[in-house]
Formats: sequence, C-alpha cells, structure tokens
Amino acid sequence: MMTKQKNNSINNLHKYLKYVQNSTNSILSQLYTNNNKFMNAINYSLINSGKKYRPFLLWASGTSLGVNEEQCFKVGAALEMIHTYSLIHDDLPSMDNDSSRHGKPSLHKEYGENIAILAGDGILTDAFEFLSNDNNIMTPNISLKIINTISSYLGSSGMVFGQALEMFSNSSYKLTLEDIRNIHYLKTAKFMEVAVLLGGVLSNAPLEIKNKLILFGKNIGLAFQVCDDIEDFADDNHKVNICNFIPITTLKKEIENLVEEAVATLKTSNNDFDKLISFANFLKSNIHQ
Ligand code: GRG
Repeated sequence: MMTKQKNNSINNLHKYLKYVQNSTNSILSQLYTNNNKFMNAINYSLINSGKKYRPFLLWASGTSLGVNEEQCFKVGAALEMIHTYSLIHDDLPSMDNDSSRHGKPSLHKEYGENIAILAGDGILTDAFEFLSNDNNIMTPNISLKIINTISSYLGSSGMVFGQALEMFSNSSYKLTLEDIRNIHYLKTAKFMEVAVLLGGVLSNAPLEIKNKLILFGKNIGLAFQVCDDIEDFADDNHKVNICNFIPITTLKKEIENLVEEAVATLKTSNNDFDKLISFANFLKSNIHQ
C-alpha cells in the first residue's frame, strides 16, 4: 500500500512534469516557426508530444544544485530534440518499422520516409547549433563541456551504438540476454544518465556529486527500459525484449531493486535531490498498476 507521503510526492511530481513540459514546448515552438511543410513535419514530432522526461531529469538535477532554470530549460530542449530524432529514426521501416507514435501515425507514415529521415537529421544538428549560439546564456566553457558530454553519451559508442547492436539481431544471429542488457544500457540508460549528469556539469559540481548523479541516472534508465519492455511485451512478444529471457515477476523485483539503489545513492548526498527521488519512486509505482 502506498503511504500518504509517497502519494503527495507523486502528485507534486506530476505538477513539476507539467511545468517542464510546458516550458520545453514553449522553447521548442519558438525555434520552428516557419510555415512550410518541413517545419510542419518537425513540429508534428517535436512539440506537444512526448513526456519530456529527459528535460525534467536535467531540470530536477540542475535546480537541486543551484543552476538557474533558463539554463536547464535550454539544455533540456536540446536533449528533447536529440531524443525526438532518435524516435523518428527508430520508427523507420529499416529500423523498428513502427506505424504509430504518441497516439498518431509515426512521422514517416504522415510525411514519407525521406522527410522523416531529414527531419531527424535536421533536429539532431539544430540541437548543437542551439547549444552553441551567440545569445548563449552559458559561458563558452560550459557550453563546450555540455556539447562534449552529450555527444560522448549519445553518439557511436553510446545510444547510437546501442541501436546498432539491436539491428544486428536477424534470422542468423539471435541476441543473447547479455546483448539485451548491453542494449538497454547503451540505448536507454545512457540518455537518462547524461540528462541527470548535465545538471552537475552546469553547476560545475564536484566529481563525487557527478558520480552519484551518473549512478542514479544509470539505475533509473535501466529500470525505465525494463518497465518499457514489460509494457511492450503485452502488445508484441516477437521484438527484442528481455521478457523473452526472464519472467515478468522477477523483472518487477529487479525494477524495485534498481530504483532502491538509485534512491539510496542520492540520499547519501548533502544536497536535496527530492524531485529526482520522486521520479524514481514514480517509476517503481508504475509496476504495481
Ligand atoms: C539513433 C535511430 C536511433 C535510435 C536510438 C532511443 C532509441 C535508440 C530508440 C528509440 C526507441 C526506444 C524504444 C527506445 C528505448 C527508450 C525508450 C523507451 C524511449 C521512449 O522514451 P519516452 O517514453 O518517450 O520518454 P516519449 O514518447 O515520452 O518522448
């Protein structure tokens, strides 16, 4: 049974999530204002859709460490652009071949495969322009560190590599459990890790704090992907899914352990990371529904 205190913190979390979603959508909609077919395609996937969890994680981490919100929202919006490109490309026929996303046709179904590829390429590239532009609210040194950190987590030895490993699964090579664990880490957990870590980079936090943020991000990222696999398994058990290897009851216990470890990591810090802790507990609460 959920305690009243936990219920309150999850209610507050929903308010915070709404606040970050609105702030992020407002920044993103100012970036893509031209009224042409390509901008419409970008807006279709980027704005007013998606839960904006990564901008939330960055904001929660950064504001707990004294970073001003404007900076958190700017970097969070760039993360959302990169996240959205990954979803658009993941949905393509040559990747996961998904015909819907966010309760509507996926971008290639609505605008064609060529435009979907280009929209993904465009917003990925724009994210780095946005992070490095002249009217920057961050010092050049911090901007450079942010860009370097994001690229090292999400490029060809991070998120993109995770996706490539998944693509190696075919009729002659079946992924092992170890492969799947690795894919979960690279494809999903690294993104959560970097979102949480960037609050530490923006605040120039000591290494000890950054390491705690990294460990927290990794554990909630792994828990998030296992939750996602459990949810997907009900719809389609043919895709790459950890539920084909481990019983769901065992996986639910694993999610609880990952969240507990994540929370314990931040509780040993002198900073007040309550918003991140509420997010972790919210992930755990989903498995009991
Ligand atoms: C570079 C093509 C390419 C892919 C990278 C991130 C990724 C790999 C693929 C996206 C598909 C996927 C199932 C990723 C696993 C992580 C995950 C569950 C993403 C969805 O995140 P949410 O639920 O997304 O936060 P919303 O829709 O809310 O934005």
